[in-house]
Amino acid sequence: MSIVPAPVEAQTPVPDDPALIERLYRNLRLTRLVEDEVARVYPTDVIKSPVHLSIGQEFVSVGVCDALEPSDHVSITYRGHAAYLAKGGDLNAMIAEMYGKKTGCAQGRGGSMHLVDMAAGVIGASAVVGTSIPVATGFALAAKRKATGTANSGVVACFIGDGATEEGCFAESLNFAALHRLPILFVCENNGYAIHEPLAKRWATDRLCERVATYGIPATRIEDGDVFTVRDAAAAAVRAMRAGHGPAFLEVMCYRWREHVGPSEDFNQGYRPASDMAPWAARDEVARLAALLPPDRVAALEAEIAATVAAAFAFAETSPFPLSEDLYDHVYA
Ligand SMILES: Cc1ncc(C[n+]2csc(CCOP(=O)(O)OP(=O)(O)O)c2C)c(N)n1
Ligand SMILES: [Mg+2]
Repeated sequence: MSIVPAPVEAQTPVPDDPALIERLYRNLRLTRLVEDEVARVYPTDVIKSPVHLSIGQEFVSVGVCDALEPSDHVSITYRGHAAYLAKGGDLNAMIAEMYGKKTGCAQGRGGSMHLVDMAAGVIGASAVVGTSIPVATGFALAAKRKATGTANSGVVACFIGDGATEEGCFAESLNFAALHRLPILFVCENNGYAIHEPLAKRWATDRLCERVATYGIPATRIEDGDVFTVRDAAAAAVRAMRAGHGPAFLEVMCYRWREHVGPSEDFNQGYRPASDMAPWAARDEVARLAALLPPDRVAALEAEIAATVAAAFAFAETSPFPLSEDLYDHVYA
């Protein structure tokens, strides 16, 4: 099965909300610029961890996180740069973490796959596929127990890949979340691959939303690659969760433009043709939203975002490495 987004001419109407468009564009562009810079510097070995880039998939995180409040939580994966940033995670601490520096968000011990920013509501990520799902479910249980019943009671957005839905804890967590009507939005970024293995070799059927619906969880599949569609679906789910309606599930079809891990393209690897990317590149949400804004505004934002990104890499570059005598700090046994 190759995944194809809605053709450009079939896009849903753009909302008449310049502030929303600018907000989404800013986050899309920030993530793209950060990851382009990560890819550029990666061969110089300043980055000390593997990197799983979300280039091309950013619209999922940006759309979902726009529907959240600062006090809400997100649970992210090792492909989590976009959601970390869209939820308001600290950029300097993220880049310093990738550089293995003491000023990193995990004090340089975790790298790109273990981003965390509890002040921004970003629950610590794990490199082990699926393990974040029960942790996020636990955060949702806590949010429900603390809930005041007001419109501002907390919710959790749990980002996962299509591969993570094959883990047993996915089924366990869906059941638990549905049974206890927990305020958790599961967001499956379905990019069609787990490393190099396509869905057709892994799933007996691609009816993921039907599977999820049997737990009593409303499940929606978004195929059009549209950040506004994602944003609207997430906002509706969050409203329902805050009103006490329990979990929801979004399956968002997307496409990973770069290799599974690392900074490069991988169409020479033989597991997917470059032609699969063409329809996604044609409706790149970063470029599409830029074209919806006044050119002088785009230019001003570009200067501002580029300066922010450059400052973050400079911060990482000039930050100290952790001291060797601190190696055993934070080690339990
Ligand atoms: C429990 C576990 N099994 C296997 C791996 C190796 N592994 C790393 S990423 C990955 C693919 C996961 O695919 P998906 O969930 O679709 O996320 P994507 O990389 O496409 O974003 C696998 C199998 C792992 N890290 N953890
Ligand atoms: Mg995948």
